[in-house]
Amino acid sequence: MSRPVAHRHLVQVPARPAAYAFEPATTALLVIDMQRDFLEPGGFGESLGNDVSQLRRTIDPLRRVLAAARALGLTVVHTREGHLPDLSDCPPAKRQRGAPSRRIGDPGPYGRILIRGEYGHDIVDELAPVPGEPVIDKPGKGAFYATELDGLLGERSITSLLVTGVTTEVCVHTTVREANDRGYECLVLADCVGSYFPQFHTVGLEMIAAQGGIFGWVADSTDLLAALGTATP
Ligand code: TIU
Repeated sequence: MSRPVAHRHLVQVPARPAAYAFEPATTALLVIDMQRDFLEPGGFGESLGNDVSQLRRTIDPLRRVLAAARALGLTVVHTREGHLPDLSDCPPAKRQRGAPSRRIGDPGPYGRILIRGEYGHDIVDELAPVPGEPVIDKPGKGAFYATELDGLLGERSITSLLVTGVTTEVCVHTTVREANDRGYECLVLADCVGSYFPQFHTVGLEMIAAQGGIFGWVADSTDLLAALGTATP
């Protein structure tokens, strides 16, 4: 049986490995972990020895996508990686691994690193959530692990996800894999995700679209914005 209302609202985006089609009413923009601790100089990301400028290039294109999504009334969901002040939700292995100059929970220039409620744990000013936009606090890399995200999307009948945020091969990849296994169709916006390692970013995106779109689709935000420009709110 045909569904005329749904068809009228279908948006098609040129993507890899093939065009990605979605209905705005059943689609959410997911903004993953655009937090000061990952993006600002002196935060946790930099303490791991990383070059934060590799992540900061995502801010401007993401601002434009966020503005378009809000104008169209799309569901927008933000996530933040972090832990309770007593670290009871942080596996010791996660805290002790590697040799960062500062560990999760240690004091840093933006408060205790990756601890909920601290300045550094919150989202960068440029992409601050507006009232009504859910913010999911997650203890892991994946946004579905130990969070209310799946239930929240289900309540809103969301089946498609426009995925943005950091980092491409860590929290974005883990979340896309989790989402794909749960039946969500994910479009990853290549210029709105970033990695401290350019080669991981490139290969991470290739891995998503390979094998006929084994985890999802990949497109540039300019192609999404062009397609949304012709969409009916
Ligand atoms: N959000 C996210 O990707 N967390 C990380 O720890 N990423 C790294 O690349 N380290």
